[in-house]
Amino acid sequence: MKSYAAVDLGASSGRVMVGRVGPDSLELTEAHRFANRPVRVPEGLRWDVLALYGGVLDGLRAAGQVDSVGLDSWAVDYGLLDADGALLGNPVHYRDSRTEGVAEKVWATVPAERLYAATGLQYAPFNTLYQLVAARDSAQLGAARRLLLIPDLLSYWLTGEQGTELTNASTTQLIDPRTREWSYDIASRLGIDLGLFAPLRRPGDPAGVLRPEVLEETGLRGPVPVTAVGSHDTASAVAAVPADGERFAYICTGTWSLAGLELDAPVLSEESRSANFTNELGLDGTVRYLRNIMGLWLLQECVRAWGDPELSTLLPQAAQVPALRSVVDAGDAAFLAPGRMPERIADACRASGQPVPETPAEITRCILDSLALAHRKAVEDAQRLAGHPVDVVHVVGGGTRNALLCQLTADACGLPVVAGPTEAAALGNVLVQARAHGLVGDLASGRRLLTRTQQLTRYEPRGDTARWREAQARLAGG
Ligand code: ADP
Ligand code: LRH
Repeated sequence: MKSYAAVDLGASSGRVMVGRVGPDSLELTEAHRFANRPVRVPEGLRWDVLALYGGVLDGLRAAGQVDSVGLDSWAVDYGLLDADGALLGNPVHYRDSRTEGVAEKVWATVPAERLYAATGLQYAPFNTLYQLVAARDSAQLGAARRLLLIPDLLSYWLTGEQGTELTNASTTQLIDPRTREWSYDIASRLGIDLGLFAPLRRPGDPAGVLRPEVLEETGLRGPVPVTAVGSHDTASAVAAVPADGERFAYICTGTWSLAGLELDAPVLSEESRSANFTNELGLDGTVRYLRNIMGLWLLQECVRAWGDPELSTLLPQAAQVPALRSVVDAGDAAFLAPGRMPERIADACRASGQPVPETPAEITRCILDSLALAHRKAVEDAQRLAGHPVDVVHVVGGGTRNALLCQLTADACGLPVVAGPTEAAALGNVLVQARAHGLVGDLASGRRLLTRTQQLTRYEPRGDTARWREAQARLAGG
């Protein structure tokens, strides 16, 4: 039996989980969970990265003695270090407005079609590439000698060693998904210095050992190795989708919904680009072919505006509201920024001539119907664009705790949904560590282990999909 600490930082909370892995067992427990609260300062929206690091140290202390540590977090964001290796300012939040209007400038130098063909990444204003172009003339970037993506930054603080983990690097839009190496051509055309990045490392690679000061602070006995995992949380979550074979779609539901397929090669067609599908890199040469959907962020922001009512009260009320009265486009980047979410959702319904949801229950229902509809569209589009049919949809992440969302997703997709595990990213993180230490085999055998050991719930599709088709047409204006 071995124990692995999985540090998993989501946009809404961070957690340190402990995975105990035996030849035919995997048990996950939560050592520590802490809020991830972005902070608005005069310059814009920032991550409180020192608080997050403090949460990681608290978590490692609570975890107790482990055989290795792995870190994953949300994608695209980074910290800059100066020539002494010190952090230059708080990392900018991907929802910050600094990237507004930047894409158009980038496309004037490298057309969007060319960018997609070279990097396979969907357009999102926050891709690291656009963030770096937005920061081009800033004093901070001028003084920077190193750029570390968030999990790599925390790993550096834990170990003193620097690297750039590949799955997360693939979200920068500076990686070629065919060669799985840096795209020097794109970077040089946009004046981005790839020398800022530390050398690439891959899931399973050793990433140093905890520094003596970290051992002292956490009470752990050294040496404790840190192992590179799929450090993009979505890479780790997809590694923990308990699928059998290849004919499955997945939806990672949390702050975002990430809906798509696991493929063995990227899809770089023009049709795929205009449908805004991304090709991120996964474990063992796989590609995560998916679309970003605004996800439970829409609900998180409404709940915040309503003064934090309990979901256990709100969701049963939403279940009583008639289905599909009004839907919004849950893929619309207009919902990216924080603030005034109930009003923005009501405005979108009004603008498309639908009944305007008013009460928290009605707005919640509108959000869940809209998410299920966006899930349906992504699963349908992905199958068509990749020529890869599926029989089942796996839902993982925090949204698996929302039975209404899971059932609506099954109804909308017209396919069975298998929901679970909830802490998929942490489990994928643990599996990669266990594998690096010789305890688990390939991706498929890790998935079989999860199927045998984790709690999963199956939702069968109800009714026909005609009402969902009608709602989709309503959104498309048809
Ligand atoms: P992230 O990793 O992006 O921070 P999570 O995977 O932790 O997100 O999922 C967070 C979401 O899970 C919340 O926004 C909430 O909608 C949902 N969730 C969490 N707990 C519950 C619950 N008890 N019932 C229903 N939904 C829940
Ligand atoms: C989910 C996630 C997603 C990215 C977004 C920035 O946590 O990593 O895959 O697109 O954050």
